[in-house]
Amino acid sequence: MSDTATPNVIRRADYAPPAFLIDTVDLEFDLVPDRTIVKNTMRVRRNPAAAHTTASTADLELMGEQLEFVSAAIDGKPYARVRAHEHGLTLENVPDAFELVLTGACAPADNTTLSGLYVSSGNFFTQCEAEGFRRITWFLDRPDVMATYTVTLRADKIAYPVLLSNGNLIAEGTLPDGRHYAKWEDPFRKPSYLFALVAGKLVALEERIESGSGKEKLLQVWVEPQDLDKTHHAMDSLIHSIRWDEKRFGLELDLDRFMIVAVSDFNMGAMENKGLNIFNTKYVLANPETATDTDFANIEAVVGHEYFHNWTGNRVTCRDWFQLSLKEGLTVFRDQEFSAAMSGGDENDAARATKRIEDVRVLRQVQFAEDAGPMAHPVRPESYVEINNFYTMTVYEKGSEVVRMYQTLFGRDGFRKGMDLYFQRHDGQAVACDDFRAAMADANGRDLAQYERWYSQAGTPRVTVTTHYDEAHRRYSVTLAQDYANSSPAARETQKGPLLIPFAIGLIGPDGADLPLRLEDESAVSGTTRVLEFTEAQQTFTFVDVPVKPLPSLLRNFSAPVIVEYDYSSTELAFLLAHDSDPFNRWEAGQRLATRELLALAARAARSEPLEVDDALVDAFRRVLNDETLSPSFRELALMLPSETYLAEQMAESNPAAVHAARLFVRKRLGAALKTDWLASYDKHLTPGAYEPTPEAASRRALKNLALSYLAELDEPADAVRLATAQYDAANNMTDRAAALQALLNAAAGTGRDVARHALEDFYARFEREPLVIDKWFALQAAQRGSAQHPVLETVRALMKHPAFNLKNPNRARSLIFSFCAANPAQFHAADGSGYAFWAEQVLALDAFNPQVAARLARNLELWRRFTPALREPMRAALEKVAAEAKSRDVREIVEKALA
Ligand code: B3K
Ligand code: ZN
Repeated sequence: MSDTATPNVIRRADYAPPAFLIDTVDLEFDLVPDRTIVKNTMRVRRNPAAAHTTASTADLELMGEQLEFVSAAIDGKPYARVRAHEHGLTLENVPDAFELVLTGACAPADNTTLSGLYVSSGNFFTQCEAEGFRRITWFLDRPDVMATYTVTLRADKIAYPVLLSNGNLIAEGTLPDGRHYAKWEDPFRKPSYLFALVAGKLVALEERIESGSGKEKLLQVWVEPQDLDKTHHAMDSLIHSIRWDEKRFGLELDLDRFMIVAVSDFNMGAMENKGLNIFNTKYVLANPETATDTDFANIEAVVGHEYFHNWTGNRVTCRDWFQLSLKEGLTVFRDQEFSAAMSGGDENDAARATKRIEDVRVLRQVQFAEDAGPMAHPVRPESYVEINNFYTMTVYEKGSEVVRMYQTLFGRDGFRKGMDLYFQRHDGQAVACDDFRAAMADANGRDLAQYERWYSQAGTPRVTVTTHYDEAHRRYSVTLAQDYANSSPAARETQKGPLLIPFAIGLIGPDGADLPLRLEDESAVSGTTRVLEFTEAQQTFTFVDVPVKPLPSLLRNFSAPVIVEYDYSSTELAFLLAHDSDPFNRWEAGQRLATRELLALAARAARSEPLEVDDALVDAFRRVLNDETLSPSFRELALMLPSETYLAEQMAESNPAAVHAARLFVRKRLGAALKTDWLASYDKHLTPGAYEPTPEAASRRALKNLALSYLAELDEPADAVRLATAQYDAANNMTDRAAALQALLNAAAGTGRDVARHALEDFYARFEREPLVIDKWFALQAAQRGSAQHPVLETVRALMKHPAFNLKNPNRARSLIFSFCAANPAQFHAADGSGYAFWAEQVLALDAFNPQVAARLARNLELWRRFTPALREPMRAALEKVAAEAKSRDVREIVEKALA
């Protein structure tokens, strides 16, 4: 399992078409946990497109890993000129076109990597993306080799009553010795990474629906029997996804049957295998008692995401893994638009804004940080050592922004035309990001050559804005300048020139209303938001007929993934927070105001100077809290301070302790100064009666629970303890119960009293049989506030000895270890370096059996050079320890890049 070979760098520039093609694949599995036999019959032929390249030789090189070779035959005769080696199989001097039968064996029960074929809770599952198929059988395991598949599964009937694979079930029956079989056929050509099988004791929720064109479809959500009562929301989400894709993009479900299967041991969220999506239980199972509003929303988003891949990813796939964002960026964009529509906001800007804010918050906190560190890479990376390390925020979230900007430039209709042309040209093909850009350009009659830089340049562009009002001529000019000052050296190496940045802007008059807009080259006034096409290093746009000096509302709805610098005064920010017609920018103004204050306080905290909060911030927050014209969820987002992680990233030298002190100080001040407002808001936003996971009800719970969390910050948190205890006891849903527990944990941290213990014990006892809820129990404790006297690391180490802890289960490992290392910065970055030593220990422990999960954790220290000098040394020491001892290519790539 360990890969000690010298890491090979794979480069985009080295792409060559495959020397051979595989047209059909027939797989037969004899499923036995310790040794599963796989017979693989393929039609292979030389690739005419590769005939002139050097890759064309008489030998066929197939990829294979951790496989036991049994036999090979060509055109019905045993074939002896076969060499099995560490990376696969070499078949010497093969004909131009032939049938190849390879038989081999793998060991699913010993497969702890959760890549390839593995066993979880006694059932069989597969995960093939990116390169897991080669752990099942030998193959040209690359996405530009597309074949049609038939799959026969044979297994013990009692232990594995359900046998599933991609496509349609074409035969099933019994076999001798208590065994049975099922045969599946997938009519669509697909790359090997979309292959899947599932076998085991599972039950399904089923629905039959008619697709847009009137064909009957069978939908199934498969789970373990005890979880059947938690499948309805996933099913509803699937049906909503199908309807939305028909309506918005005219894309229909192409198979007769579509299956979702939940598995509790899974490295990531979910996987879009053709017709047989395999999901982490976390993104399927939900009922009001076990899942929060956030869980409900995440399930809807992930079900949508995987379903949308059926067209963007499966029908049209990637030529090579450098093009990953072709499917991921596009599909994230689609799921974001779907979620926005589902939150009641397909046409409603205010409702859409909350989803947009949540997405941008993640982008800025995590993707911008990625751009600022050693893993910075373009949306279409140039090289990798381990492709699994490149399922990143840049490829996914920045990739989604790059897709969104086409829509910002061309409108929804123009974007739809581009999508239609893309499918018209490329259905059934494996293509590149350039092909998507060409479809958008051609469908809209535009030259998008410059736009290519969004795919090839790493780093976060910075746009510096200066403005000038010429009162005499009633002209208002806006000068934009773009550079990469905030990016890492890794990112700066990729720069080629200025980007095409769609920069949405509005101008606000002194009464708070938008001014009608006319640029100097336009013949008439139109609209109140203009998308400026900013293409040069520096460019000035002049608005005419501007009657008064306006306040600019910049980058409305976050129209491009950039950092905007403009010298707003605090008064101006408070004005925007109160008046901007663009809900995103209202939120943004509040965040800027808070960030400015928090960073000033953090600087004082770092110098041990006394802290004091500006009354202007308190007043602005009070106005938002009591502004009944704003939805509760918008208020919740606006009143939530930027995270400690985000704030630390804004400092010249990250100082987590100072940020923590500053943020806590502001939270306490807001808690105390607005105490009566919080209490009133708490009462006002209760959601009595049966739980409903609707956006409206979730919105009320969000604001109410934010109020509770601020009240828990008071030095005398008796009100919060009383409310939280009552809420905990009376809760009929997980959102309220978990929020109450969290408030009790925080109140306890502030007072040193043990007010949370009873609830913590009750929570465990109540949900002992619900692994996803026990994950929350671990996560809440790992992320809880600590102090020098009560370091959370001690609690975490104690919890690792808890009988319910299991490092081998990725969800559990994430709930305790990742939560501590990533969601508790103040404790993780303890001055004594104990958090880093713990991190190194856990990365190495995970590395021994699950490199993908280990590599995710390994990324937690990559920004070490940006921290205060006192922390840098212990961070480097921890990284060096991991670099010296890690075995996997996955972890080595991360730590070596961090130390380089
Ligand atoms: N395509 C998968 C991710 C596979 C990750 C491989 N390490 C899920 C998704 O993005 O939909
Ligand atoms: Zn995806």
